[in-house]
Amino acid sequence: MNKKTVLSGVQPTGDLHLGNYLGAIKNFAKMQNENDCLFCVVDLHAITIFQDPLELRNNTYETTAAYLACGIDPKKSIIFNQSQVPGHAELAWILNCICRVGWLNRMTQFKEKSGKNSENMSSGLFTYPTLMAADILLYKATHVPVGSDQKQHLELTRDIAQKFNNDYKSENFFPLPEPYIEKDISRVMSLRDGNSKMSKSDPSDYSRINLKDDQDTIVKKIKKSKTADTTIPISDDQINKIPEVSNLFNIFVGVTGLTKSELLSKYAGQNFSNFKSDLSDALIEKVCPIGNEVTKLMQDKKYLNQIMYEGAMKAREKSAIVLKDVYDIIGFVKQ
Ligand code: AQP
Repeated sequence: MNKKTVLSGVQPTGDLHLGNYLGAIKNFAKMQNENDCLFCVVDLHAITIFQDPLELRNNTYETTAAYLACGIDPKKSIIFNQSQVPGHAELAWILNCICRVGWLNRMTQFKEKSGKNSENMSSGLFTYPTLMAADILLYKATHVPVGSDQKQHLELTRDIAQKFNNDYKSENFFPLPEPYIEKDISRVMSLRDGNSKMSKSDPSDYSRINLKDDQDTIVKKIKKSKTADTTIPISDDQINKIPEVSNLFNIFVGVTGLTKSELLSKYAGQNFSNFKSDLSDALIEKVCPIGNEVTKLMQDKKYLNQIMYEGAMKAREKSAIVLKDVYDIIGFVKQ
């Protein structure tokens, strides 16, 4: 049976949160048993917005530690740091020459992140999606587990791969990668505003559950999370009408594996206090062991360095093969 090649990445730009976990990292560990998996800490992406160097380094270690704490096994998956594998930047340049400006102009994430200030943003932020395409195509990855916010970038990756294959008459050279997006929990929303994505950059810490939050903090954040003036709705349709409530239900499903109808049969018509208290317990059970493990692993930088080094060596080896073929196809002179 042909194994799939899976690749995904997380930016080392701050404390990882429940959205990163449910939308992406939780699936990484699930996929590693049956597929060839590569998971990278995408520091080249991180610097598209200025990062304090000390924080960037610390966040890179922390993200690596979070991968391990979430069950990614370095014996089964390749865990590495993007900047330690030069092929990412090299292929990104080539793909910049394939990707059309009009395609990049349609990317909603750039518009969201730049707002009215796009002229002042780094050109790296604008071409971020071609670097992401390079991350994926450098290993000819076929499946990419991501949150739904990355779906458009995945579609662009497919367009770039297709255009490369067509332009250079290299049919099927790059596979067209598929996103792997979990239904219901592909977009975890802010605890304060059910219409905004839970994100590291939200100024309010109460908008998110961080993987490093302790029990008391989780209880406080869930208690304060926005719901509705009414009691808990009695049907799926009613839940979906209130984004904040729908979000809490999705989170509950994501951390427990219970279905929405199981939750409804337990809580429908009640006030929110039992629901919130049980949700906090479920979150504490899931999140706190991860946070504790991250803290423990952060005491052992030698081990984290070793994981990153070994992963980078393996990723370099794999990527060199694809990059060599790309150079050949393009017509670069061989040494
Ligand atoms: N709220 C979310 N729900 C579901 N999935 C999410 N992801 C991020 N937020 C959510 C997924 O997590 C993976 C890694 O994301 P990232 O850290 O590389 O970048 P991001 O999407 O920019 O994360 P943030 O927290 O939103 O960062 P800021 O605030 O800096 O923009 C990706 O697969 C992403 O889909």
